[in-house]
Amino acid sequence: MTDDDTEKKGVAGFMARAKEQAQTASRKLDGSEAFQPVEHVAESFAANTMSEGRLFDMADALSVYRLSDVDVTDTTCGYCAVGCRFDVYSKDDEVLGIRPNPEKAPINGISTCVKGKFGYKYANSDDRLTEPLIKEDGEFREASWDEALDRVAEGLSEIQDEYGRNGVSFVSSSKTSNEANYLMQKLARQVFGTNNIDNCNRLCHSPTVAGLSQTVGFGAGSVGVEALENADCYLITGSNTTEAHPVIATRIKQNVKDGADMFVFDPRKVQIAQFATQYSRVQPGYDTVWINGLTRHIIENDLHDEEFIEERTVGFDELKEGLEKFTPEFVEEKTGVPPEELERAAETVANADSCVFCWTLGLTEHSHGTENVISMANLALVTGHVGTEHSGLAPFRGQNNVQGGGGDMGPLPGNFPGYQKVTTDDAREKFEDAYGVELPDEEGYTITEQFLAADRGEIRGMFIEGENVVYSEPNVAHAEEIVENLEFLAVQDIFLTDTAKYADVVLPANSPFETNGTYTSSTRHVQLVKRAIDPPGNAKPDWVITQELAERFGYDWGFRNPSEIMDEVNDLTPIYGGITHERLETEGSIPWPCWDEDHPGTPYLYDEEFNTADGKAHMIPTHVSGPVEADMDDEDFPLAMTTGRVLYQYHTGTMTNRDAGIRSYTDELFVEINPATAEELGVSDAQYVDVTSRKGSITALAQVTERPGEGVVFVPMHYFGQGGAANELTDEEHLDDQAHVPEFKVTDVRITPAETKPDVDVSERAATDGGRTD
Ligand SMILES: Nc1nc2c(c(=O)[nH]1)N[C@H]1C(S)=C(S)[C@@H](COP(=O)(O)OP(=O)(O)OC[C@H]3O[C@@H](n4cnc5c(=O)[nH]c(N)nc54)[C@H](O)[C@@H]3O)O[C@H]1N2
Ligand SMILES: Nc1nc2c(c(=O)[nH]1)N[C@H]1C(S)=C(S)[C@@H](COP(=O)(O)OP(=O)(O)OC[C@H]3O[C@@H](n4cnc5c(=O)[nH]c(N)nc54)[C@H](O)[C@@H]3O)O[C@H]1N2
Ligand code: SF4
Ligand SMILES: [Mo]
Repeated sequence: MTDDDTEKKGVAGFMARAKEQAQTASRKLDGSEAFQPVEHVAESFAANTMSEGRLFDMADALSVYRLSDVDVTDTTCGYCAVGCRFDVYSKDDEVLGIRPNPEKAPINGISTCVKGKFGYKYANSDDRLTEPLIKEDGEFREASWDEALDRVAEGLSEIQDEYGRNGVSFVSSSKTSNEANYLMQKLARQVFGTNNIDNCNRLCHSPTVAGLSQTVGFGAGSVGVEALENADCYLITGSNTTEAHPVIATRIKQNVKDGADMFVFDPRKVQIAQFATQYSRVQPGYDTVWINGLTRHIIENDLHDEEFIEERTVGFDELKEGLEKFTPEFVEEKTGVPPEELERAAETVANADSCVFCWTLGLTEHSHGTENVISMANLALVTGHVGTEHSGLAPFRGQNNVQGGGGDMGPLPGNFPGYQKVTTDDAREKFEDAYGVELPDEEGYTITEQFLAADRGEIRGMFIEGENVVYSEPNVAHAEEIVENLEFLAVQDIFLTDTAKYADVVLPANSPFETNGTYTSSTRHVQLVKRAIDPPGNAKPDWVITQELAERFGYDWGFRNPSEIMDEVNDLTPIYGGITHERLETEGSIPWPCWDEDHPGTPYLYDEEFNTADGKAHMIPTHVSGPVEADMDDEDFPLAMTTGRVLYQYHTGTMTNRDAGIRSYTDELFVEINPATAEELGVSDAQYVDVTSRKGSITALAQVTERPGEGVVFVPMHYFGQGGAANELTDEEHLDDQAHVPEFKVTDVRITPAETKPDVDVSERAATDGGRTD
């Protein structure tokens, strides 16, 4: 029997069991609830991921419909950047169910996670925006598209007339397609003449883009799923992989079970750490120290790849010199990682046949996030584990389309599409020729800077697409005040979010289930997104709204569909040169760079050359960096708070909170506290506590757990309304000096028993810990 057969047998077995349970349950109900019991059955044994066998047979669930009445559309998931594809079963405007179709799912095969598989109810929520809204005397009223778009055009033009072209700014959305993002940057640049455009990538992996651009060239991961499934070794840090990238985690865990090594460095013993060859607890905010310590150990013990360093890199001597102070003793003092753990990780990583270096926000969301990423690139380069199919750099990206829409398409203050710089004459001339206007040659403001500029009165009008800034920005009380004080705000979303409530005009967009286009995954795979259901009311695709707004200013772009927009992207963006919708329909997915129609795409980068002027990778020494706040040594705020995600929730909850099933797992803000710390504080499990920082105070349910170390607490970023939001505590001032990401991952706090209890309905609560089972 081949491996393949064994796998099929396992999967088939699992499917049979799932099907059996689903059938038993589905017989109890009929009509529109046909899926309900199936979901609950599946969910009850789903634990953390919906992997392999967690399929149920769609045919059973659909038995109440005539199959000819049901549409099946292959599309790409609208939650995270793993890039899972699946079939959507739908009827008219309703999503009936999701089923992975391995033939059309190169990244996930037959796996999805709980959000992808069950988190679709938001699309059919009664709360969806269906008509444009205009605010009059403080109240919204419905308006026609013409009136609403005229009002947006007028609002933004008046501000430009008075304050100049940089008096307005744009926030584009990584939730929307490549085509929609391409048009948003075109709108900002061609129509409004400003580079004040950015997106949530700023709050996320902007240090990854900045760090990798300087060291290896492309601001993206170098390897694909092949590596994630087959590497001999993984070094994972700052990534809660099982909760934030569940399908990738399943692949890695399987390979580790089959014998691969995995080293996890994280301040919290997150679930992936339980599978690790070695888990090292690190003090948050000191990642340059232990990473440089590893690199130093490797060089000191002659474990580095001399041939690779000689042939393919520059800067080794400077790096080596800069590493001197990162002795094992120093690493232990600053980060808590003992010398023997450092040694074991260094030796295994260096000696492995192949290794993938994986990271996420634990590395990036710091006032020195870019230095962290550069340190990681240096480490990988010293071991020579970059540029092969199974070895390389793997930042797991965030939003469904943050790689493509948030980066490749250029809705960034310094970049045209394809990372061509607005400050480079050649690039600017190319876009000036294409757009027929003179374009600004100075970089615009990043998101966080846009807010600070608005606070100073420099920016007076904003257009925010698909971003719920009043919860996702740092120090939200301040962000909210800024948004409220703008002279003009337009918001384009699928819900009337708390950000949209401050808008003068709200534009209703189509959800990922209602639009056509492409998303680009974390592994650089460009994949099709297809309309599976009719949109509610008069909601329109994001790209159509942008095109109609440009028309108000006399720009007739004339795109009839997203495929035509992609043709223009092909012409202007070399890395997307040959990626057309036609090819994607037949080939499934194409990883960029894909230079022309005959190019097959690039599953892994840097096979022969790095994407730098000299073709070499550049090692750059980094320094001892610590979090700004923790270095203040303030007795009033003795604990380090870190913020992040849980499996069942998505960011500000606009999508996941529409689902009672998902909500029942995570209806309330909680704070993880180590038992020793809890004892010191006199706090017990399930007690309400106040968490207070220099910026604000929130009330959360204490969850006493060994997951964080002593003195470190974790608060999920997802907002639950009652006790407050994590971002009432974070600060917007200490930004990474290169990428301008805020320090979301370390905030000084104190914890005290709560003075008052938040008003929470706990009747439906299934768990307070995000539904984890570890
Ligand atoms: N369920 C779910 N999945 C998601 C999302 C979601 O909202 N919900 N969002 C998506 C998006 S946009 C993104 S960007 C990704 C984010 O994916 P992750 O970055 O994996 O998510 P976070 O929860 O922010 O986890 C950060 C990890 O960093 C660790 N950490 C904290 N401080 C430090 C530190 O100083 N150093 C180190 N080395 N580690 C630290 C935390 O303990 C945690 O394990 O997830 C994506 N997937
Ligand atoms: N404390 C703390 N704060 C953080 C983080 C953290 O780790 N800690 N992480 C940061 C990171 S990595 C990120 S990515 C941000 C996320 O921050 P946001 O991007 O603000 O969070 P979302 O809730 O995903 O908001 C997306 C919005 O897009 C809307 N939307 C969904 N689909 C579509 C569509 O197709 N079209 C349109 N027009 N709108 C759509 C949704 O309704 C929602 O309002 O948060 C950041 N903030
Ligand atoms: S892992 Fe990400 S892309 Fe895959 S189903 Fe889950 S949310 Fe969607
Ligand atoms: Mo993100």
